[in-house]
Amino acid sequence: MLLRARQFEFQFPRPTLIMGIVNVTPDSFSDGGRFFETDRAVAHACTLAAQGADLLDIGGESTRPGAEPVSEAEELRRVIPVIERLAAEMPTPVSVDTVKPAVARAALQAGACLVNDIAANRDDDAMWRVVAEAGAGYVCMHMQGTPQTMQANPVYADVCREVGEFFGDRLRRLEECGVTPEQVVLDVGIGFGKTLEHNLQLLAGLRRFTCWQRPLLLGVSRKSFIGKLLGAETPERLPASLACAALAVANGVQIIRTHDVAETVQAVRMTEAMLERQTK
Ligand code: 8Y4
Repeated sequence: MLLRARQFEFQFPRPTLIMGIVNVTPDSFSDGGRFFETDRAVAHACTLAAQGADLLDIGGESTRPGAEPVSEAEELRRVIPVIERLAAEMPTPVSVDTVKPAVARAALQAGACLVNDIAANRDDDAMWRVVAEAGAGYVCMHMQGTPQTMQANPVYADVCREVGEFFGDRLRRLEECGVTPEQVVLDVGIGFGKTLEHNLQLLAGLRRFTCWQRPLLLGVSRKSFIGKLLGAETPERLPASLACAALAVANGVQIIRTHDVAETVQAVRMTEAMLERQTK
């Protein structure tokens, strides 16, 4: 299995890829200005790369439930300078976390190789044409609803079946737009229009999504379903996040998106060492 993302090619099986999260959102405590914000994000990205991140995911819009949308101009101002510097200064592949085709296009021009689209449930194909034209990688994430409404009352007859059908439909529609399956990564979208029970069923059922013969990405890092199950506040969710990452790797996930790169690298390398020695 191959993943193509512009100049990068990842051949699987291979050690799990760790995607480090870099948020470029204004700090409410110190209004240090644009240069300060860019510097801070670049410095954080360098730290994550030094900890072993294989990919850096740069995002300028908060996707927490109910968060305020950010304008296209503001999102461009936040992420493009960071991506330009990272692409020029570091060998680590950069992805852009955006739902806006114009931001994706500018990010790819600035040196990003992959688009992380949490709104792959979109009904227009502008984003997919941008991805096709650049030969970029594309993370196709499942979400029910929009970030503003998704957690109101998510309903599924069978969440694993419906997410699987979504993947099949999107792989077909992406190919119609010129995005080959080799460019696509699939993601069940933990926390995006899902109850605690839905999230747990998806995590327990990850193996089922390997049938699409595409790399699977998982993002669980510090998410609120962990708080709901265990009563842990955001800073105390690392052990549960690592447990999810280890089980995901054992069930065929190839990319883990995380805030905590050093810890996730350790958990995942240990899991892989055990899996290599497992007899059926
Ligand atoms: C603390 C901090 C608690 C952040 C929760 C969060 C995914 C994603 C996000 C994911 C892909 C988040 C952009 C949500 N989650 N992209 N993005 N997959 N592909 N919340 O699961 O991290 S943002």
